[in-house]
Amino acid sequence: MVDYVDLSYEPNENDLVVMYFVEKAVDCESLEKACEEIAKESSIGTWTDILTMSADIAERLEPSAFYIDPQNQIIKIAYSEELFEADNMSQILSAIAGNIFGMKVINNLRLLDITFPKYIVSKYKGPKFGINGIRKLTKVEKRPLLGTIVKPKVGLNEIEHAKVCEDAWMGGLDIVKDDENLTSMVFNKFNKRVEETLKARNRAEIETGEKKIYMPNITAKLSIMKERANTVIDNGGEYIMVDIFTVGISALQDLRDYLEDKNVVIHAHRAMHAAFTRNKKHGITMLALAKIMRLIGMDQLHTGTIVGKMEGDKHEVLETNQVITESKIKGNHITMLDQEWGNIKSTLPVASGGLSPLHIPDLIKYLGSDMVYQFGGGCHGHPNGTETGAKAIRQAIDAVLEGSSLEEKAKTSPELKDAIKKWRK
Ligand code: CAP
Ligand code: MG
Repeated sequence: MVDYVDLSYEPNENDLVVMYFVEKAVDCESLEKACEEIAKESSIGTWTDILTMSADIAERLEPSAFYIDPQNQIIKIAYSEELFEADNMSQILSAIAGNIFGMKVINNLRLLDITFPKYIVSKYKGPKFGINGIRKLTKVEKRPLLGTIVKPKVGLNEIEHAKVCEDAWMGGLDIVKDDENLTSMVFNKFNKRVEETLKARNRAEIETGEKKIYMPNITAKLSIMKERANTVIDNGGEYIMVDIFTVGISALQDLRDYLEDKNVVIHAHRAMHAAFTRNKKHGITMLALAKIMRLIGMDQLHTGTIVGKMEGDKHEVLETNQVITESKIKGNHITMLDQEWGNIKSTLPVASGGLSPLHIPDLIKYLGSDMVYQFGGGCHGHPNGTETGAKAIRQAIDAVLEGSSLEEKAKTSPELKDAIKKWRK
């Protein structure tokens, strides 16, 4: 009654299409059989035929595995949009990224990419600001936005935290963020930290004449996140940061709705992502997850550095950045599918992790300027501390944008010279 594999099927514009890497189990008779089981378990079927199935249900809802590439072990499945509650991303993932990862019929399964049909895209707000909106708010017109993360990750009290931020802003950085595991601690309470740090931010803006941004980490239960977002707004803040995978997809959707009529940029930290994105044979690509985060409406999203301390090769990072910044994607159908974004604004990619000023030439070469570059240890680890670390970062970006080498620039920039001395291998 139900044919899950139909190699003659041509997806229509209403289908949601998913591309998977599939390594079948040794005792599974064929890739086609594995493909059939994936299509079945992710939609209307189960391990055996059932008497409660009907021709009508099959006709309306059966997906079609329409592409099987044994050489690259890639399959594509087209799902009727009726299988999904369009504005419920949790349900969509429970279907196409749910039970199937655990089936014995496959050894490994990686969700490579998803093409969302127009009807589903239309149900999501997307980013409120977009790259242009962020540049307008931060008054940083062309160069990358430069930021740091307060280090140690946790441990400072509210006043010490605010001082580190003020030093970074005075040294020339645009943005300072909380680390992913700093929320409201016994030694550093969220409300007091936000109050003290935004006062420091106001002082730094007056001193430098530049717009300065603080990104407090509101990660918590949804009700608390809403309270914390209001605390940030009440203290004059314009950004919040959230650990998107530890708070969960439905909390993010609700938070984005809640912030719709508030002037707040959402910075998405992806802590925990590597538990399911890193394995090239199993899990979900950061590219697919980044698409979901753009749909839900993250304004800024960590996507990798290529050159820093975290895993993430050049090809993957560049394609991930492409799918969250461009309005129309023509995929190669090996690592990336097509995607029309309609009116969904762009998400600004963030490169962070193991970066120092010495990485800036490569960062600009590979990733360009429509980025946020963040330096944690690469700022506070400067031989003369945070403010000089921030100056070295600004000097390095100026050097690259002027077309001179870091060494050349260092001849007239002692802070950069000291950074080179410490970190040049
Ligand atoms: C960087 C960082 C970032 C990760 C994020 C950290 O600090 O604050 O959270 O790099 O990685 O805690 O490691 P450093 P990703 O600059 O001192 O390394 O963006 O890949 O998720
Ligand atoms: Mg961190």
